[in-house]
Amino acid sequence: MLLLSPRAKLAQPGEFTLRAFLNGRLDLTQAESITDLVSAQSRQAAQTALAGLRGKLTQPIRQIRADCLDLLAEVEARIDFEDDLPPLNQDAIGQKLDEILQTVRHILDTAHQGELLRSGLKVAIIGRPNVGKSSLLNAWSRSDRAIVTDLPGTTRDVVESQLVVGGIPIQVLDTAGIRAATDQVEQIGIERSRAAIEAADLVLLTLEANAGWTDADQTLYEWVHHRPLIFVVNKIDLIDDPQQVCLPVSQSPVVYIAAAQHQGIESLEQAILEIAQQDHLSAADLEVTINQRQAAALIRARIALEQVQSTICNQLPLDFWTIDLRIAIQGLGEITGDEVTESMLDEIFSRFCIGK
Ligand SMILES: Nc1nc2c(ncn2[C@@H]2O[C@H](COP(=O)(O)OP(=O)(O)OP(=O)(O)O)[C@@H](O)[C@H]2O)c(=O)[nH]1
Ligand SMILES: [Mg+2]
Repeated sequence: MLLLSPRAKLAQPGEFTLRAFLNGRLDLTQAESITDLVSAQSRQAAQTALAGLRGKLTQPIRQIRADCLDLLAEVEARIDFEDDLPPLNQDAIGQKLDEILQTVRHILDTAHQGELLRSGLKVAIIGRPNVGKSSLLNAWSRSDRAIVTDLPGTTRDVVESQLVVGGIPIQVLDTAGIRAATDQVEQIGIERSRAAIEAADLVLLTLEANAGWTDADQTLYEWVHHRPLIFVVNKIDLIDDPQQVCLPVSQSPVVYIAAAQHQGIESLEQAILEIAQQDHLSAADLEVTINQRQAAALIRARIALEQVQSTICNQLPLDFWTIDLRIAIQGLGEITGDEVTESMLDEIFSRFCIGK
């Protein structure tokens, strides 16, 4: 309180980073990397944030923008001084546009993984009572967070655990076993399970190898079959050949585990990573990633550049080229902060915490 004299004031969220940006010490992507770094939940997330802070995203975006500005200059010169200049080399321009678009698409491909690294995956373990859901959570998180007993209906509430798999932060939710509940507390727990299933990015439908595929498993499957799903056959230590367990015909992967023996967790992690990385980008290999704001601006630039291509194809007048090139340049400038509005800055820096 004493410090809050007329000459001292509290910093606003992100105030120091904003000042660094306004004074030209950081560009906007570098400034955003600071929040990513502070909130990184895995080593890979921190590494890509650091790469962003070092300007790894700025460099290609600035290069593309400079190329677009060159193209715009060429086209505008033809509009203003048509008679004094040789005609445009449309083939060369077409080729340059192809190259630019290829880079833009490549950077856009990182958006999905970027989102994964930033927010992680929510994975819900679901299944009938007593199939070993809580045992799986405990084995996976190497803890005894969830209570395990041989009484069906042990878990009454959603139990959470945070893990990192292949660089991706994962929030695992152990849920109450689903059945026609015998009491009110269990009923509330089952409703929470349903909500957790709705919120999850991936569902682990767990069943008991020794019981095989039961009608109750089928009912549950019918609820969730439209979601990204992995069949987890647990308690394989109780039967001779786990592959004999009959499962519904489906594209979803199947993993075989014995949670109580900590067996099969690696194959489960592998199956999760395969689902998370279906676009074949490994989080571990990514140099930089873009966030949603940057992706939105880059998509605008991509659409505008594709429009320029079709304008050339359709032999439309040069004025049409300049309109779309300007939109692309604007979008690219918004990413680095070369073209920003006050409200954009407010929006971006309000996400920072105080003292950054
Ligand atoms: N043999 C064997 N038993 C297991 C295995 N995994 C779990 N169990 C046993 O199965 C029983 C139920 O395990 P839980 O993890 O509590 O099952 P749950 O699905 O969470 O049950 P609810 O919370 O009641 O829905 C316990 O007695 C566990 O020791 C396993 O891999 N093999
Ligand atoms: Mg349980």
